Amino acid sequence: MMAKFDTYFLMNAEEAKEYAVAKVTKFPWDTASLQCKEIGDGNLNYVFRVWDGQGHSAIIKQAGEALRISADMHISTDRNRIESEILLLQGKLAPGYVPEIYFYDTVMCACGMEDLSDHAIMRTCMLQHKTYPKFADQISTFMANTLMGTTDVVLDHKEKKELQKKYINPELCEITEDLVYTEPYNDCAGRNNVFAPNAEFVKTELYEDKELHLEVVKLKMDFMCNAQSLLHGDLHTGSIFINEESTMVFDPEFCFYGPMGYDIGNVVANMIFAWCHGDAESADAAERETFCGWVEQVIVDVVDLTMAKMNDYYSRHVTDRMCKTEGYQAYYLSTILADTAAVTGLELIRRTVGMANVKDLTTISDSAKRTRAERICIVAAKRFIKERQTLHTGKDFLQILHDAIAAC
Ligand code: SR1
Ligand code: MG
Repeated sequence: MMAKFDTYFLMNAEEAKEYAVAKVTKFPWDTASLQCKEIGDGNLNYVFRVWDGQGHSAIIKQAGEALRISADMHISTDRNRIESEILLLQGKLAPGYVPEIYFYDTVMCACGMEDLSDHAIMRTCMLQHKTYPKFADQISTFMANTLMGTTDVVLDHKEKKELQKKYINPELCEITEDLVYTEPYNDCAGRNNVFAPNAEFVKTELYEDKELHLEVVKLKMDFMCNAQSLLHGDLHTGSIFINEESTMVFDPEFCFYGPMGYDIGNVVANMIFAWCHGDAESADAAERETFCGWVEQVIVDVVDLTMAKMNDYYSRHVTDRMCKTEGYQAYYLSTILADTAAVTGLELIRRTVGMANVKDLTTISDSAKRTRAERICIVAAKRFIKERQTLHTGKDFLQILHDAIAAC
């Protein structure tokens, strides 16, 4: 049976079953009752849930040569190895915040991991307007530990450079350089998805704003050159499993050494998308108030708690002699906060008008409400980018959202 998996091919559900039995050896699988379903809903990979009648289950994730979002796009299937290795590392830095990896296989470009069926994908939960009181505390711990824990401030510099080398990820970074830092401002590849009623608004506010372009290129070069920390690289609500008690981060295939505000800003922006959906699609005023009110508090807390925990991590773990110089820690954290604000804006824009959109906006059924929601995102985003140096607290982030709501 193993011979079948000696050469790469894209598995179907039947083959994934066999594969799980062959590779996930920690369970005494009951092969007679084995079942499998492909459950992937991301843009890139295939995800199979395999389970038997005895309570054993696992997730098999396989990288295809062509991306799910577009058959024309091909990126290295080695991304599955990168993802598996970083999940193992993040599991050490932030125990209990990532799924356990059972194995990874560089032939089939697949890995097996813990089945988190007692959790749900956070974006789906946001579309249902569910609230999670522990989320801000949990995601801020994950980010503080994984981000600060991989910096030059903390790590031996040669060890850090080894990690940087291991997680160099040019093809996935190129996707981000194009889809986040280039195309939303010019549609140069002709693949932006612009909601028709906002076409003129997007042209004026994004394609023709030269001052904005200058700020974005500064941020793009920083994304490419500032090897600050080992990022998740795609930390939106589709990369998070959640339930009332627990937050688990997965899908770090875009990981690389970059500016850590990239991860934090992604979380904040995706909470703003959740707010927009709650605002437009809540069944009644009470649902809207509960959900949007919770989201607003999450925005404030994610910013404030992450900064506080990173400050604390820095104080407790700093090893670099010069990083102990008075004033540097506060300076360092202020740059992270500015990057967080900027990336909040970049993610808001690219998911609104770029190639890869979010359901939080695209499923707003009323055209006028969707038009307004997208404008709120764009208006807020431009201020997050242009005024990134002036924000100091989570409340400052929320104020920008409130101002955009009032203006649109
Ligand atoms: C071509 S891949 C499009 C997007 O999906 C991933 O989740 C990343 O966010 C990427 O930008
Ligand atoms: Mg993904």
